[in-house]
Amino acid sequence: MTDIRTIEGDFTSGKGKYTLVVGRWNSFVVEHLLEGAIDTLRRHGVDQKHISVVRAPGAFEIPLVCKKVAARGDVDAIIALGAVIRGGTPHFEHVAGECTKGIAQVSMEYGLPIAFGVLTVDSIEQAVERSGTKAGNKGVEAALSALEMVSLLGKIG
Ligand code: INI
Repeated sequence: MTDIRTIEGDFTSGKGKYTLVVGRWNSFVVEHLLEGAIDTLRRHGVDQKHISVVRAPGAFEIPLVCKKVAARGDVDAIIALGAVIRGGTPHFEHVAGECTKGIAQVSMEYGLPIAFGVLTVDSIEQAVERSGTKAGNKGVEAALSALEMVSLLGKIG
């Protein structure tokens, strides 16, 4: 194994410009994802002048906002944050599906890492658990993924 050339990202450079695209719905949860993501970027050496936040109305709008941000061509990664909680609307599945699919499409279209930090959960309790309590913080996970992808893509060239 040790002789096999392996390319992988790391978390040490602090390089890159990051935009967080954040849905306003369920802000009592999403603000904790945002705090966790920014804290993670900062603790991995990203200067705050290289971090920006763009607010979208809800998860459904996140892909289009990501597309507009990607089209500017001035960031190395986007971190999409939001929370879709079942019961909020009969359109729950639609909102969650369009958000997931749209983010993946934009990422592929622009060759740009978009970390997926949109919670899709059955209850407010689950959302709270995944936004900084007993089941971790999806914003932190998404920021780590963005950092790793920026590093990895930089090495692949
Ligand atoms: N948007 C969310 O981000 N989370 C939700 O839980 C949610 N629910 O449940 O309705 C939600 N709906 C709004 C949607 O994202 C759009 O903003 C809205 O449909 C207007 O286009």
